[in-house]
Amino acid sequence: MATHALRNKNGGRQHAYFSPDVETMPRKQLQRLQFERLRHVLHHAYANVPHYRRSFEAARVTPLALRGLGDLPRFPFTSKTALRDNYPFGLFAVPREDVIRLHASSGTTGKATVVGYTAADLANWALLMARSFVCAGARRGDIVHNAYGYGLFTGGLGAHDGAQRLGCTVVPASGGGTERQVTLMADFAANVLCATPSYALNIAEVAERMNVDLRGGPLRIGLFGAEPWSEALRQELESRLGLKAIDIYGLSEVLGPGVAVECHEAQAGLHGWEDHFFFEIVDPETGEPLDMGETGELVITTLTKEALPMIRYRTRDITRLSDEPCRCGRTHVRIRRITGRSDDMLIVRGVNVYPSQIEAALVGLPRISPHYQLVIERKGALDQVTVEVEADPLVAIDDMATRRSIADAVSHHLKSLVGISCEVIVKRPGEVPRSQGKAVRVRDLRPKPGV
Ligand code: DLL
Repeated sequence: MATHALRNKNGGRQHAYFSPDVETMPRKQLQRLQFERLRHVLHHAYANVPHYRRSFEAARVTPLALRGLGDLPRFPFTSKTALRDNYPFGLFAVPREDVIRLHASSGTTGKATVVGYTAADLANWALLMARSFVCAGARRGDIVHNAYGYGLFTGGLGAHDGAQRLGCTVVPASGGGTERQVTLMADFAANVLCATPSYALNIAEVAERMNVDLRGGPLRIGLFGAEPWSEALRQELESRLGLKAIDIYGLSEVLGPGVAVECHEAQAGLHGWEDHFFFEIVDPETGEPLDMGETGELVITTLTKEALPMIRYRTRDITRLSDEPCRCGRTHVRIRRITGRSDDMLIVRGVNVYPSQIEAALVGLPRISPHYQLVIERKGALDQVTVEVEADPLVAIDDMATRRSIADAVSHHLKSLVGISCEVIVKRPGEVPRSQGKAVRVRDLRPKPGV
């Protein structure tokens, strides 16, 4: 592998990797490192977290059962319920005083899930995010416009610390106030935009309305994640913002953003940082491990987390792994684009479908803009999905015939591409709510259990 030393525009030397020795480590060596770290984290969790001691004992294993990486499936899974049951700090493996940062998810059902970080955890997180920025094509000195929400959500501060660690100039914009964001991006000449893909689309739309053309200028990279999105939306964002759109993945329970990221060279699957995480794919129904390349649920074990070690965490995210060599030279496994969460899967008249598959079919269709929402209702024993789309602002939809013809075309397209029959409603421009962060793609009007 070449050393990949590049020259940045100020003449300074800039490496294509942030941590070259680790990112291109031969697989055997990487596995040895993983084994050492895994052994340590199992001991750490077992010795310091009563929940793990109990769950290991129930599965009749101790950390000594790990003789090789292949023994990990002998250990029990951890699910989100464990975080809820041990709310707020019960899963911490270090004294509370050593936890110097907390984040939390809003918790749509029941209690929020709380996560904590020691100083070393924060340093690792910043390093992994800095590495992710470089992998995405960012470099020291770039102006990073960070539109991920700041606060309890891990997106804002996670991207912030990583960009700072790399030596970028960070604009901590957070979410909302989109017109102001567009002005700041143009005035400060942002090079990198960090946002959810749905909010990036909102930014693109507002910029066009304000007659601010962000294309062809300093803006080079979009670091988009925190929600499922499609290849079609990637193309839409790349052409409307004039940047390279890079997918970044993470979840607060195991870190926050920076667990995996696409490289700008290939943009084909996200390199999962295997020196800090161990990735498995399991059958979402049975929990049985699946082989490389098979599609199932991603399970993650943290290898270096001090405050909140996670052993075999069931992410619910559906994807597959690939160990094919990547043209960027990184040896870390690639996680394919995440289709969605197993709990977000819809069953429309017997057909399993994720909202992101519907998005892939909608974005780029003529006469509509790429904003949509899915409404789910219960009609008798069946779930019924209505797809609400929005007419392109340049298409007059005052007459019913035009609306009908657009709806028919979209419905036909969904039937042939995704295999589902559903009603389509064509709304006026601006009528589908715009995202400020993670988009609300589904309005579920089905009766709640027990109500
Ligand atoms: O969303 C962390 C993050 C922030 C990732 C910024 C990337 C960028 P949570 O709020 O805990 O953490 O939500 C995690 O979001 O289990 C996935 O279901 C989903 N998700 C995150 N990134 C992606 C992605 C952050 N690139 C949950 N593609 C995860 C698809 C994603 N889904």
